[in-house]
Amino acid sequence: MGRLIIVSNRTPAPGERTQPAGGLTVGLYDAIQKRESLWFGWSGQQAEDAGERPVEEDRLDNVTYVTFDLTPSQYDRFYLNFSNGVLWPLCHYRTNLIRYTREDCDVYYETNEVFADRLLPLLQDDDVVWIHDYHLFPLARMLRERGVRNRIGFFLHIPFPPWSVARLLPQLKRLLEGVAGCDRIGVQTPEDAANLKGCFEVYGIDEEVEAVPIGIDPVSFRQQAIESAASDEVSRIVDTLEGTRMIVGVDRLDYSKGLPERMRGFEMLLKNYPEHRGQVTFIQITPVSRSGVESYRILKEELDGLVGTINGAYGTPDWVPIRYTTWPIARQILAGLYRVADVGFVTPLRDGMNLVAKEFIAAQDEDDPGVLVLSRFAGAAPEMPEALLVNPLDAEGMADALHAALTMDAKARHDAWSAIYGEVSRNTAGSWAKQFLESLETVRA
Ligand code: GDG
Repeated sequence: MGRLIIVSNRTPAPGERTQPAGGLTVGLYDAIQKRESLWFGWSGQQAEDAGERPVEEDRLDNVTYVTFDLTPSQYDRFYLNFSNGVLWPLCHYRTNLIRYTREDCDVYYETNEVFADRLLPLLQDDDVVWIHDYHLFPLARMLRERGVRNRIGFFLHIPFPPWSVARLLPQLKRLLEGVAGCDRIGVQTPEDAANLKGCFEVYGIDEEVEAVPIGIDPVSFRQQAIESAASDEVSRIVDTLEGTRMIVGVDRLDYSKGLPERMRGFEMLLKNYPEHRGQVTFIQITPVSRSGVESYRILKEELDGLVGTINGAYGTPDWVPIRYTTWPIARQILAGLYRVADVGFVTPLRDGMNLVAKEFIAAQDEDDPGVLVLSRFAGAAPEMPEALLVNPLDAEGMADALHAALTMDAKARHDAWSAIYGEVSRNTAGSWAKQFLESLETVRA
């Protein structure tokens, strides 16, 4: 079996290599343990002379990490402006947030050429190449143009919109032709697959798209949650709640996650169901991300204000309705927090999958499980019809769902949880990678 070459914008930082944290690293952890692998991508560092600097190599067990630096201009235009200021809002249907310039687009393609040039000398004949996510749509074709004949797969972690939205992107055809250099394209849901396939058809590009939903490692996460729930750190948090019920939310600070809408839903619970005042605490963990993009800074200001307003309106000297942090907490503590929470509150306006929903379910105590309130617009929603599904734009509807979750009897909670846990256990990170790679191996076999 040839090596597995993973290409993603960022490679996991040294600390994340044994303890994967983000969605992508968790998903791939299993796959790279099983065979000789090379993970290639940006180091996370910027340098004016990045173009003259060689790649850096680092080895851990059977994985070689190869990284390179970006110039400040590549960081700004490729990463912040085009990937996160054009493609991210486009793919999350937020067309009013797109800030397009021709120059950013040019640097996006130039930076993908840098990925291609730097990866090329590392490739061996029987390697299988797996490219990840929207930063690298054009890379497969660029590798083909350099004579690469290896199997190449591409997986998109975020949604893909229908033609009516996607066509807003200048040079959409060029982007699609780029990714069509792959042998296999995977997306999260059947809806995304149909959308991307529909766009290919518009341009007469003959390319299949498969829905392969990503998962987590529920067994190890569950174990972490059990240990963590009994830890001093988590017990201390529970003690400070002084007997109030707990709702938990965990998200990067991103406008796709429906955070202001979630706050309004919680506010509506306090307004419409006054019996919960003083009886429930909403803990929202929201590490800041992409603060170099203006729309993220604006969102943070909005959210800071909203939390203050709600706490000011409903809080009392001895009860703070919303506890909100904008820095990350350790994964171990996160797992325990999920376990001790009564409700998981996950309300993206759009999300490729949403692993927090799966982690919350995996962490629950099966004898007394909490309830998941989940947006219909998360990629995870079709897999979890037993969750309380909500539309985040409907604050009253979210309040009703929160009230239902807080008052649900033990049997109903257990039935819903066990159905969802069954699904989370079937579709794991390991089975996701296996399914995609097996499908890729059959190409030209
Ligand atoms: C993209 C797609 C898709 C969050 N806060 C903290 C923390 N996290 C962890 C969560 C979870 C991960 O980060 C986030 O994964 P999500 O799937 O929820 O969201 P994205 O980051 O937007 O990921 C998404 C995913 O790719 C995989 O394909 O599901 O739709 O947008 O694991 O627990 N971890 C720690 N501290 C935090 O404060 N340690």
